[in-house]
Amino acid sequence: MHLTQEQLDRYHEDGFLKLDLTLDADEVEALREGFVRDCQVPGPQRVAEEGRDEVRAVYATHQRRPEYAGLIRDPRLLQPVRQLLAEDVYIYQFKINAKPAFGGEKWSWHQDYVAWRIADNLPAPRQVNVAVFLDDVDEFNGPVIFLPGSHRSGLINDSRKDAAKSAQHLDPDDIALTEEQMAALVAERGMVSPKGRAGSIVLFSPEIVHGSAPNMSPFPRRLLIMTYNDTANLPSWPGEPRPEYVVCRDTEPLRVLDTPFLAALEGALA
Ligand code: HL5
Ligand code: SIN
Ligand code: MN
Repeated sequence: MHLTQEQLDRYHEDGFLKLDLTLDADEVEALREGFVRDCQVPGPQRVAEEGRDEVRAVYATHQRRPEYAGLIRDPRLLQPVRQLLAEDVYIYQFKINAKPAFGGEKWSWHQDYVAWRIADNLPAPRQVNVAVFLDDVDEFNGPVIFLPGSHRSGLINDSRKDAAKSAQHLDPDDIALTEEQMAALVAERGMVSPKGRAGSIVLFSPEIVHGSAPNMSPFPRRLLIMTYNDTANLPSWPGEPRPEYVVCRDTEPLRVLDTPFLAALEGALA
């Protein structure tokens, strides 16, 4: 459950790390089932693909679904995060990007921390993103593409467009890097897109440049991204705060479960 020194070094060098472990098939099944149900809950936490009914993203599922409430405390994820960040961490943001088959749209090239500094005055990039594949991810269904080492390039495009793409959240399109910035960075850093079967886990830095292409394949690419933040690094708003579904307000340090989330859930129900 702990990262080796080599894994820690690789995360710091590349800005992302795919774990060797994957969640079990029954765990993936429970998470998918929870997501399908949560997609039926109407409200602003559910973001649609532009001009369509299909779901583009759903926020804060862990506040409504017990599987995900457990998963954020699962030792396989929370231990590595605490090693990388701090002992006291909480969930700052929780989202599932659905990337539906035949038409899930792109996520523009961006750095997460730019969004969170602009929108939430987040003092420092003291976060770790944990991505969990809810579907098999290959070259066809729009995998996330990272520019390795780009988290060490500083904030490249530190401003926001005048018009927002979405009223519900800050879409990466609003803070997208320019073609010139991307061409120069890719020449320097290259691109990598981790693939793998459902249940795979990738950790990534809030400062790494990343994005993903549209999904024209017959397969969905549902991707959970949990952002843990250091409890000593809280957001603040001079005016109206951002909605609670995008920026979670429960900043109590997370306690690590004794067992994987599904075993804990089944134990609680027994
Ligand atoms: N949608 C997020 C938010 O905070 C920001 C993006 O991938 C994270 C850039 O509204
Ligand atoms: C994101 O950065 O939030 C979007 C990445 C993706 O879902 O492809
Ligand atoms: Mn992002």
